[in-house]
Amino acid sequence: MSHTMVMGVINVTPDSFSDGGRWLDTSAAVAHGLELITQGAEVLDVGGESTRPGAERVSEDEELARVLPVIEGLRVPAAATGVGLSVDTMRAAVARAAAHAGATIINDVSGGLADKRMLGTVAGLGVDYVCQHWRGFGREMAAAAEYDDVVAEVRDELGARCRAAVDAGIAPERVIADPGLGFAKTAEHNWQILAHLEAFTRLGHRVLIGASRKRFLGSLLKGRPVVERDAATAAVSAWCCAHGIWAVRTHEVCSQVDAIAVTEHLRSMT
Ligand code: PMM
Repeated sequence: MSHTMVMGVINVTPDSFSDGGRWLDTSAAVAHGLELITQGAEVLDVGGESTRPGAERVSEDEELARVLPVIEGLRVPAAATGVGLSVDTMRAAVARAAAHAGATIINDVSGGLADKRMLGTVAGLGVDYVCQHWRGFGREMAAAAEYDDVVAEVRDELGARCRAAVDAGIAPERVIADPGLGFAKTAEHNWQILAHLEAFTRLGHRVLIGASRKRFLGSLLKGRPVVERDAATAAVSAWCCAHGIWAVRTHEVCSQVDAIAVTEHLRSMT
């Protein structure tokens, strides 16, 4: 039976919507990563550029300066505990440097569209690749949230990007598909995708879901503030577990691990 893992987020950014500014200091970010491992995270995702709607891009040098020391600091403890180490980047150069520093997964929210060198670079690195559905940078994504049938269109566009990754030389078993909740999607679009997860698991790749603390959860819960959305996120994690999702990307780990353990226990009894 499949197991759903928790990917704990470490945003080394001043402006991410949920934890911006908290882990800008390298030692604080590494300590946070170690704590997430202790709490049961089986993958860590280190990001140096906020991808929230409306966000401005950071320079490549700035992104490298933010993520590399954190990846270097987490490399040995992650390897020793069998924890995957992911870098959240849209840049091929950052992907390459991060892999050399110890990253085992490249998490590209643009699915190879932001940097045309990305797919070929990842193919040469021999690491896993998260291929996310994407329709444009932070400033453009709200205007791109137009669909007739969001599930079919996101599935088809994501499937095409996963094929492009494989065509570029990334082994199919290394490709992880992610429908990209909140990326050029309204709250209703996100709910539709979550209600039809089988459309994405049928693509034939492992599937990652990132719902953590996102605005569509706050909207359902009548404006619940960002840091009070972990119970809602845990409900999504349980749902994802019940639908064969490989991993959930979350800011808080303990309650997600618990929600998944309960779901997996019940599933083992049916
Ligand atoms: N969401 C965010 C950032 N990176 N990566 C993947 N693969 N999937 C996501 O849904 C995703 C992501 C935005 O959240 P953050 O700014 O709090 O990290």
